[in-house]
Amino acid sequence: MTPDLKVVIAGVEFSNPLMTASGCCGYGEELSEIFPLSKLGGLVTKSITLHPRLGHPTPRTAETSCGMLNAIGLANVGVDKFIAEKIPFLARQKTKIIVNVAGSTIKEYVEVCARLNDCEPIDMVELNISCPNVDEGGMEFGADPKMTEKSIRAVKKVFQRPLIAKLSPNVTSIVEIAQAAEQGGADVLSLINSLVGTAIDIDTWQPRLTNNKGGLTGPAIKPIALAMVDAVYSHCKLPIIGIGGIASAADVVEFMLCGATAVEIGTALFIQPDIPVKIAKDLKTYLKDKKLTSITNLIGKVRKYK
Ligand code: RRO
Repeated sequence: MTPDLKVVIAGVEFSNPLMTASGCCGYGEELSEIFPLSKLGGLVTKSITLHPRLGHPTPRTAETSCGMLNAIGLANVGVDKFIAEKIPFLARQKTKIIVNVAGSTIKEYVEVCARLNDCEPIDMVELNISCPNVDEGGMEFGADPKMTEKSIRAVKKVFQRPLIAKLSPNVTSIVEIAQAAEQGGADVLSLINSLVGTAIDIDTWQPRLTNNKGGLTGPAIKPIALAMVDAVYSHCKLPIIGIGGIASAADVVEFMLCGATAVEIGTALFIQPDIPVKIAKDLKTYLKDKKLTSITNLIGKVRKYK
């Protein structure tokens, strides 16, 4: 029998637990030329804000020895253009559509989400309260439990489908923020966003990003993300989407054993854009070898030492 990769999150059924991470495939158009997006459980868009943003000047990405730094600065087309020009394409894709939303104020988050509520093809919103690369909002919200709760509660009033809170690792206690998000009415948690980092050019003595610092992603952050998923799973009831350096079926299994119901694949897409297709195939082989009929049998099943 072929093992079942299906997972259900907040009442929404995903054909497999693999999604793209926000910012790593724009609005999906280019990725759809590489493989049918129906192979994904879900597609998460680049963050959308109320007004269009150009983001930071280049260079705004830099490679490091085991990861990538970015300071894109929330470049996006803005909610009106997103609805007019990107939603028609996304509506045709046979995968779940999750729109990542960012803002500088609670009012902005609410305005964007109220407009997205009227867009039927959108299955969920992922609230980005964890962007490390903007001066206002973003991480400022996600580092403060009260602001986290307040922003989620406000958005829940205008967005009627499931709401994911995307959490920052750049905090003293991610568990405290996760519990605040739960208290505010979040339906799902996704973690982690990137870790603040930098790199310096030793010839020019300048930072390798015009923003001077950025967010670190990729294999370097996987162990940190796993420990955070494990901690949040132990202290919150909400379903978790794991993010951080996922590049293989083994990585997905680790995240699910630590409590994730699904995962988002980010930096690995830049190296091999069709990696989700390979990971789905390898997951089936793994489950077959382990004589498991459903991938949900893995969730939270890590066998910890006493
Ligand atoms: O656009 C960015 O610079 C960015 C965002 Br919004 C985010 O949430 N995480 C990240 O690493 N970069």
